[in-house]
Amino acid sequence: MSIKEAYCRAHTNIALIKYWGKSDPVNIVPTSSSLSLTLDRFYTDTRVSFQAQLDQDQFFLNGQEQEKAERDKISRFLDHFRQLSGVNYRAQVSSYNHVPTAAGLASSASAYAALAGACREALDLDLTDSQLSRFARRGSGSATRSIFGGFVEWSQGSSPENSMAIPIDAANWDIGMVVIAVNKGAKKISSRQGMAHTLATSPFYEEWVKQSRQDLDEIKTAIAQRDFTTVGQIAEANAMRMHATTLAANPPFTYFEEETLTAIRAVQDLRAAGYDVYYTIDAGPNVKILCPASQMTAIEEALGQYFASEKIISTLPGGPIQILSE
Ligand code: 2P0
Repeated sequence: MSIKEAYCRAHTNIALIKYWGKSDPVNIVPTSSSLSLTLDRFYTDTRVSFQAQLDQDQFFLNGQEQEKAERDKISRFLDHFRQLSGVNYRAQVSSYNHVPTAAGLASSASAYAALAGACREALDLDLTDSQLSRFARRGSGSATRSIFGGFVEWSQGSSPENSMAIPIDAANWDIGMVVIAVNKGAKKISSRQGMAHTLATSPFYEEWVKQSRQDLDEIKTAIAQRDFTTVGQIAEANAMRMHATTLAANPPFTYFEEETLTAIRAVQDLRAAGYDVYYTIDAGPNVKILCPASQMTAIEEALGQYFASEKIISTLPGGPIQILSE
């Protein structure tokens, strides 16, 4: 057969224990393990088609053909699958990101997880989901976790071969996330640059790694016990410790903007008013609030005192990668 194709969906994820630095930047092996929640509302649909007659890879994003730099990144990613399968055809890749424009969330996690899932299906590769997550990792670290739904640990491993995602059982738990989209513009310092600069120059970095290991152990216990308050407290503290490393970098920097602080204050106010809300913040100004799903509507309403309603987007936990028919 001269065409091998497949269509796959993957959801984004938000880390509660952050990935912030690489011990092996070439193979994307992290300095510590991380843990995330996959989200239902934000996802990428990707079709890949390996074709004998193509003489180079092609990459379309939201219907637009992408420039050479983007195409080259995709080609290097596809090479891992070509090598494993022995299929040397070039491919056409077409991706659509389904992230509300106001959300301002990065999509590399869902993008590389969807492409990895499509490649496994198209090339008929015999890989478990955890094994597949090692390939997703080569595109972007956070994509490792987007292979699975719900709570997911990315176990750092000791080498590129065993750095992979593991699902964490937390079925039937009343959990949701409310995103406050402070700013949807592109950030000035990418996560990749930010984490490398922090690792190289921040005197807090080593402490961050040490503390993060403890946070991971504790949050896993709290998840197993369905102890929402402890999960929220650990996630909030872990995010702030990550951001503290950037303030101590040389030169220092921060992803926070004025409205990030307003959102933090809003969460603190809501908590004082009795809501079960805890925030986390990634390499950007937006604030994500972990809360019981049953309180999401009331929380959205209460946040209306601080932010315009189009900046507030709620979501339930999302599922694993899924093969789409059409
Ligand atoms: C995370 N972030 O755990 C952390 C928290 C941002 C802050 O994973 O260089 O885009 O492609 O592996 O995956 C964003 O980093 O970085 C990220 P690369 P990626 O979600």
